[in-house]
Amino acid sequence: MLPHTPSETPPANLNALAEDHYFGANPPPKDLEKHVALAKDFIDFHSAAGRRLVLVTSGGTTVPLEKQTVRFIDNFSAGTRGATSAEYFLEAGYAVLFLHRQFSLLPFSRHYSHATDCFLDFLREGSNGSVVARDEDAAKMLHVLRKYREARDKNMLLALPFVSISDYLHELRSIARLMRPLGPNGLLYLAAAVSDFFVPPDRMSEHKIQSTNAADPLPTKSNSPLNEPETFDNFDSSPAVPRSKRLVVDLDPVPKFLKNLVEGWSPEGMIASFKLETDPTILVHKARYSLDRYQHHLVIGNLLSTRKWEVVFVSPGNPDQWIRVPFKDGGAVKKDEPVDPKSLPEGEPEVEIESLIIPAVEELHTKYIKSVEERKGIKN
Ligand code: 9Z3
Repeated sequence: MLPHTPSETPPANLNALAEDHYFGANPPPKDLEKHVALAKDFIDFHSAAGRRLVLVTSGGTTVPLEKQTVRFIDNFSAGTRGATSAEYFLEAGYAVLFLHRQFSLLPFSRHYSHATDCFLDFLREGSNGSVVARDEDAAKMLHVLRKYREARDKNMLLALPFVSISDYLHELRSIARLMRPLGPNGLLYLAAAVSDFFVPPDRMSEHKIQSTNAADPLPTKSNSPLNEPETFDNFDSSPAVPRSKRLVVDLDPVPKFLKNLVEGWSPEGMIASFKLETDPTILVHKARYSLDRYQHHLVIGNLLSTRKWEVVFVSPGNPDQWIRVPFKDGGAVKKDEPVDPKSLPEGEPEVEIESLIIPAVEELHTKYIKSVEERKGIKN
């Protein structure tokens, strides 16, 4: 067990200042107003019906290096966790607002959009020039299609896209605020892989960063590179690459807005965040630290290499709860420790771990709703 470091949460007014500064400096996505209008209708509709609604965030966030973005930093997330979870939430009766990275996996269509199985592979030409599902895939496709149509026809699923980290944060803040009328029936399930670092707009180039000086004005005596002072001493650089050809990227930390989410944007909804690590020895500690620091309701810890096989639930007042898909030799795994990736079978698990995660989250959400109702009952 790692030593417990005391949480150093900045005071509330500092959080508010950081929020004003970030959202003032980073422009909103161009579709924000349109998305807010769609989200408001969706949320109000389900709030009026007294239904539970979950905001699922999904996929990676880009970090643009230029305002007119040609290049950006990205991460690995394909949106599998988010898209799969959305299906199981629908199954459990939740309305799902699916805030996802553009072009990442979507609920239902995810079954047919993998790079290895292109959707055209599932189709064949039928009689009279029609297009039909291949015989061996037809039953599953019909099942998925029916589920998808049902969700859409009953207005149970709304999908809204984002691209960059600042788009994501603008969308998250606006949607979380709209969720207030849901009270404790609202659930935020933050599975998107959110970038920790970004280039602030005042240091971001407007245009494509140049790799040669061919676009510079012709040198005169006064602006000759020979007269320029050295502004950056790249002491460990290889002498084989001249400094003028390097690109040194200088990133700031993305402010941690989970506290603002918990206290301001969506104070009554239940908040479940994910914690991703690659080092098994720090996972539980980091998850617990995040919970202590932000005082929300659930952190689901997962490791990059085993995320489809196991996760750990860390929640206030409860012991850590490992959730695992069954696998051969799984009985030998220590109950309270991460599984050794080498002991896992090759390939993908037969059971989707989200089919176990969502009922467990639902159970905690039910307890959460009850506790809020009891608290209110006592007050009234
Ligand atoms: C997760 O940990 C998700 O489970 C994955 C899913 C990103 C691993 P895939 O899309 O992967 O199925 O391939 N998401 C949260 C990661 C994250 O950015 N968490 C923040 C952190 O760790 C806290 S909100 O600091």
